[in-house]
Amino acid sequence: FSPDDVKVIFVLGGPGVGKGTQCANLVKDYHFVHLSAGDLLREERTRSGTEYGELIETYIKEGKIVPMEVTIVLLENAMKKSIEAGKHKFLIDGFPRQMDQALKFEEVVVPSQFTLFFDCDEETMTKRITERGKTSGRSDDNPESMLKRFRTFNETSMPVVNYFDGQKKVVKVDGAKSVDAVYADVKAHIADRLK
Ligand code: UP5
Ligand code: MG
Repeated sequence: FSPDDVKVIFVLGGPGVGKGTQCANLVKDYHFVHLSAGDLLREERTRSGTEYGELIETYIKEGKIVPMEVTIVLLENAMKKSIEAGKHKFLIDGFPRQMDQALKFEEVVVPSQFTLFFDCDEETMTKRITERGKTSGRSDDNPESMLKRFRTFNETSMPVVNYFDGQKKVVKVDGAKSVDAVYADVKAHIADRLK
């Protein structure tokens, strides 16, 4: 895709920080297509008979990163569909979460405009996931998987945020506040770049 036509904002932050929630807010007010890499992987997992189903489930439960070949194809296909429908602005939620994915995506798909990064302490994120876990049915919303997700985030995904930060391409927002307060901060920081 050409960066003149296709705009991508990465939305990153720890497990349960509120990436999906804030993307939904942005979609309501601006014309974005919201693509959650985790949602795409969960969809692919449940699609019967796909060769990747079991593999994806194992990675998600273990809080590990699914090999990027799988995720990038899912994202690319979803983007193609939207572009054919005339939609060119994307919030890519929960991706890239490993350095190789960041480099590959920007090389073969399109460079990102910037990364919206939600910062939050683990205690707050743990509370949110525990609450959601009561009804989410997600196989990784349990204490054991949660610890693994936090570890992967700190060890493997934070380097991606730091890499983009080094390029002055990170907008950092405090994700520990209320949903409305976080969204107000998001708009204050990036409203001029959302048009
Ligand atoms: N909530 C949200 N904001 C709140 C606020 N400000 N105050 C109070 N409550 C708030 O929110 C989580 C919960 O908190 C909700 O109940 C919400 O109401 C509440 P949500 O918006 O869902 O947070 P989000 O950051 O989207 O949390 P999520 O659990 O989706 O983040 P993860 O990054 O853990 O999960 P994701 O789906 O992105 O990935 C899951 C797994 O898929 C990964 O662990 C990995 O195994 C795999 N994966 C890959 O391998 N590769 C990828 O590229 C992507 C995923
Ligand atoms: Mg999410």
